Amino acid sequence: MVSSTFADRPLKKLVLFDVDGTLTLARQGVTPDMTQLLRDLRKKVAIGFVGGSDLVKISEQLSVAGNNAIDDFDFAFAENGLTAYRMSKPLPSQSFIKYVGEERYKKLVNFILHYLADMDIPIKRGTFIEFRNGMINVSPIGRNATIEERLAFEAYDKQHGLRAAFVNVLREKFADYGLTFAIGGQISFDVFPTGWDKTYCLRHVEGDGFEEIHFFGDKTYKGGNDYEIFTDPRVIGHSVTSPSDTARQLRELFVDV
Ligand code: M1P
Repeated sequence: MVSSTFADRPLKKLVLFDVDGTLTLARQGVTPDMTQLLRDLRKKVAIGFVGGSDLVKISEQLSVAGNNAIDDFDFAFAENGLTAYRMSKPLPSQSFIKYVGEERYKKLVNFILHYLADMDIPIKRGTFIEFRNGMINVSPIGRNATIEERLAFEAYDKQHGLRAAFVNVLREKFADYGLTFAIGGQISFDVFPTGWDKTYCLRHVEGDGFEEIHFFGDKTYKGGNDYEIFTDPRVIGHSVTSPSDTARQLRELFVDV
């Protein structure tokens, strides 16, 4: 039975969304149309986001008119659910550095920095490694790249497979670390303990007894950062190509939204 918190929703379902490419364009803000659609949907079902980015970035993208994104969703999961909120209240969290340990982390980060320094790409910016609570994020061009620079890097990487080659080297070199290397966005890849992919967030919703859990994401192919949750037996997965495709599928599935 669904928990009393969600008993007033006509459908005892939870609908989870990836952020970049699903609710918004990559690293951009949510549109008023999508915001309205989500508000209407929330009257029928429970909703949540589960993004790979940290909460600051996701909040920038999903917060509208001074509202905090955390309050507009029943569940807010950043860093795959390592940072988690239910009904605007924080849930317990774990940390990447505690899992890996300082010494092993130092070896990993030093190797990555050397590899990045030797990588010849058309332009480099800044913030090549971002240290987060539940993961590190590694970007050959650097996280300070502008939207145009991101698009250029993404196209260049599609041609040259730089990130794919890099993660293959890391997988082999650090095979005993128990880490997953996931290419989720345009300019970077995430590194986190195996199992701390987007399925991690499901532990936070299990107690609510939803009849169905749906997930919408754009990187649902093998190797994409939505793949594990999309294929999880506890979840009904929906693959989308863009935010407008998400809206179309939502309207089809939850008629009258
Ligand atoms: O949400 C997908 C990814 O978004 C960003 O990737 P990029 O900057 O490469 O487009 C990152 O925040 C990454 O961690 C995240 O998985």
